[in-house]
Amino acid sequence: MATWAVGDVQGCLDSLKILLEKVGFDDQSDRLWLVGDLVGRGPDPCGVLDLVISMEDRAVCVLGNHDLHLLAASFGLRQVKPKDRLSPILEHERRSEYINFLLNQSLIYYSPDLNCVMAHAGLYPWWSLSENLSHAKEVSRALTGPDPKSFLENMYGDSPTLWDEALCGWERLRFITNVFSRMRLCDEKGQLDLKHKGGLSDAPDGFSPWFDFTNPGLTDTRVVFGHWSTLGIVNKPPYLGLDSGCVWGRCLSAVHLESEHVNIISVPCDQHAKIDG
Ligand SMILES: [Mn+2]
Repeated sequence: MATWAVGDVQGCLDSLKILLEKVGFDDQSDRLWLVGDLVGRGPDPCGVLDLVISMEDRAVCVLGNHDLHLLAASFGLRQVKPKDRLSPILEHERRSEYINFLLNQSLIYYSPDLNCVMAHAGLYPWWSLSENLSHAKEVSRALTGPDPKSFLENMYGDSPTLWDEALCGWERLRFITNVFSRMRLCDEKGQLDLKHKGGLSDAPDGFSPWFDFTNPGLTDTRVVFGHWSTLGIVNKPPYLGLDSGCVWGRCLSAVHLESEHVNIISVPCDQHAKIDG
């Protein structure tokens, strides 16, 4: 039995299938981890969700910003742009099954057996592993509770930029959600910059990638993440970034989590470059 973690699929079902074939994925026994952004911009969001749902507990995924955007749109809180390619889900007869599935996914996932944790954007360097897990659970409770719409309605926004244990209500949940689904840059005080989407050469002064700040509460747990396609593969143990830009016509990448060395396998996704122009 093998566990493969795969970068941001974003509706690119064909690339995912080609990648799983290339790694010799065994449909009966192997496990698949997806770093989030299952949907958004790519051609077949329903196909990706069908595959993940059909795998039951052999597939694990965490929510990315595009997945949360779909949830907000499903409650009528956000407009879907044609380039998001989310309409096939919202207009599908199994729409409620797709939406319920996503509402029940968490923001981070930890396997003690593999000594590995997965989040879409990353882990907050100033929270221990158990604090990261418990804060993610606070958001899960809002998504699976009686009123996910109110949470989704209050989820958007870039503030607060700095964590304070005393934060409460929507501000607290918004900060936590931004950390796990959108974060790229922090400063040494732990402040988030949520505007910058490019590479490192033009990052704002005083800000660095979150994974440049040592987290004494993590020890040797491997952290697998996605979300930052501009950087491509990030291999900076214990951090491993897997968004190699599939939806932008670059690559979709997988890593074998049982291997101690970082064993990355990629497939080119150039067909989508043509589709997306
Ligand atoms: Mn993302």
